[in-house]
Amino acid sequence: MNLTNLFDLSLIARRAEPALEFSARTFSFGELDIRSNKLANLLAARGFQRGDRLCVYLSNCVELIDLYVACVKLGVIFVPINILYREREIAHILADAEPKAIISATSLSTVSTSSSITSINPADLTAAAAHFSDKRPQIPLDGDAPAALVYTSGTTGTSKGAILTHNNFAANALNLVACWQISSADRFLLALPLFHVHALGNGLHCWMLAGCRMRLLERFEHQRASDEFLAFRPTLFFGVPTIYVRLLDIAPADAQQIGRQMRLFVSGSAPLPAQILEEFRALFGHTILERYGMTETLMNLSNPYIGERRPGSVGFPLPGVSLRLLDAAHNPVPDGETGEVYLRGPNIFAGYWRREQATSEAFHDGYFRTGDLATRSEDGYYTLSGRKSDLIISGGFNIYPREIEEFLQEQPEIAEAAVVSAPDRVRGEVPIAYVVAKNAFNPADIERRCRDKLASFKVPRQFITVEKLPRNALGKIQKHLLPRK
Ligand code: MLC
Ligand code: AMP
Repeated sequence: MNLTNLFDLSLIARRAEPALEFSARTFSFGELDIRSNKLANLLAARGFQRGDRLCVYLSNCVELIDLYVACVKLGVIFVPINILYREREIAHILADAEPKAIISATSLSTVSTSSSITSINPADLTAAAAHFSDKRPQIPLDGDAPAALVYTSGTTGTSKGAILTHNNFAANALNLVACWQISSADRFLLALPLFHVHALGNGLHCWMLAGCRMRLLERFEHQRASDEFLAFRPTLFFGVPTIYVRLLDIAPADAQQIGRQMRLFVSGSAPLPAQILEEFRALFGHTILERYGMTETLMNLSNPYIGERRPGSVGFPLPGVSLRLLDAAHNPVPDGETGEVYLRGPNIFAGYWRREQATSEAFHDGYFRTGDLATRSEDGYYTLSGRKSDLIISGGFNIYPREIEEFLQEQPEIAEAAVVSAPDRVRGEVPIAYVVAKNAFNPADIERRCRDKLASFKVPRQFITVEKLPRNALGKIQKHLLPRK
């Protein structure tokens, strides 16, 4: 089966039911089906064929959902781009994915210099689609067809496109719908960005499979969160830990009311501190269910829906997911000892886009190497204990220090730079930079240039000047020896 077959459980079977609320408008599943059919016919008329890529640079909106469903129906590969990315970051994805077009609400100079990529405004697209047939295009696709190419911030500084197939998304959503008991009776509030797999793979696909009513927010705004919850009365909510920290600011009476309507709060994408889980439980009367995933693998482990949701732990491997916890020599580690997580299952991606070498290096004996470290308790609960790479996760957004270091080193005042993580109560981690200056150095100036060229969450919160960076005998920077802030 492909995803269209699964989506039809809602698009066709629940045609008349309310499906989506966005910005004071409500759409039924039937309306969404027709909107995406028209869009698919328009894309086909513009020459899009199975396997072509379409980049989408949008914050959450109905058009983004229409585009995804249209791509699924056509077999076009959907390539979401983080709306916080700036031209420098977008340019890399465009060059790598070679899309036929990019859908963007703003004009991009990167695109105007490339003759082969068209930039299309989403409002123009929707207006043009209205003139096309609402008949579904019939494109035969099996489950191994790629559905999306999602760029991960690669450890080497440049990001790689993870190829996620129809089967990957289907296996993931079927697991979550079953294990978290999601049904058409749920009311789902989605405030996470659809350009990442948390909202796309889990949010959109579980909603489509279960056929529940979803209210989509353009983004999570902590000042408005309480009102949104109270007005919509959701039963289901997915968040990153930063969102749960923000929700702790809600007044106790409101929090209790929100808690009474709610069935399930899920957290993932970054570690949820046990302290936050406890504070949240006291305020809302709910134990957040923590799960662990990755762009390349979608969801891997989850605490149980029925049974103990253990603070600090990510629970057990989901159905169909095989996990190996291995030491550096690839030997299994005993319970209680730290090993690296290797995974196999129908959720694991098909490889990195046009990077055979990187793909083969990412697997060992058929298992995907995650770079995440974990321990297993005697009763089978897994707890993540760190990462092998120096990845920083800030508010659920990934930052690879190397990318920021490369940018800083391009600045004429800077000889060398090392970017590391500093703890932050709200965002979990934030990046800070140690720099060796060549000449007079104004941190505010450098910060402005970073803001101009990099996504806001990558901008170092502090620039600390040092005489030199600590290095080992081989010349490698020893970040652990930098003074911690
Ligand atoms: C954040 N910002 C946004 C934005 N989200 N801007 C536009 N659109 C969005 N969707 C910017 C703000 O402008 C601001 O920039 C900064 O980020 C922080 O904003 P804030 O208002 O202070 O937000 P805050 O309350 O801190 O919450 C931030 C957040 C955001 C939680 C809403 O970090 C977020 O959406 N995180 C989710 C990321 C995610 O979905 N990750 C999943 C990856 S998949 P400035 O300039 O002030 O800094 C994955 C696999 C898995 O990891 O397991 O799921
Ligand atoms: P991404 O590349 O954006 O998909 O981020 C994936 C990474 O997020 C994983 O490799 C983990 O390091 C981290 N992650 C996801 N969920 C959790 C969690 N529940 N606890 C700790 N880390 C997590």
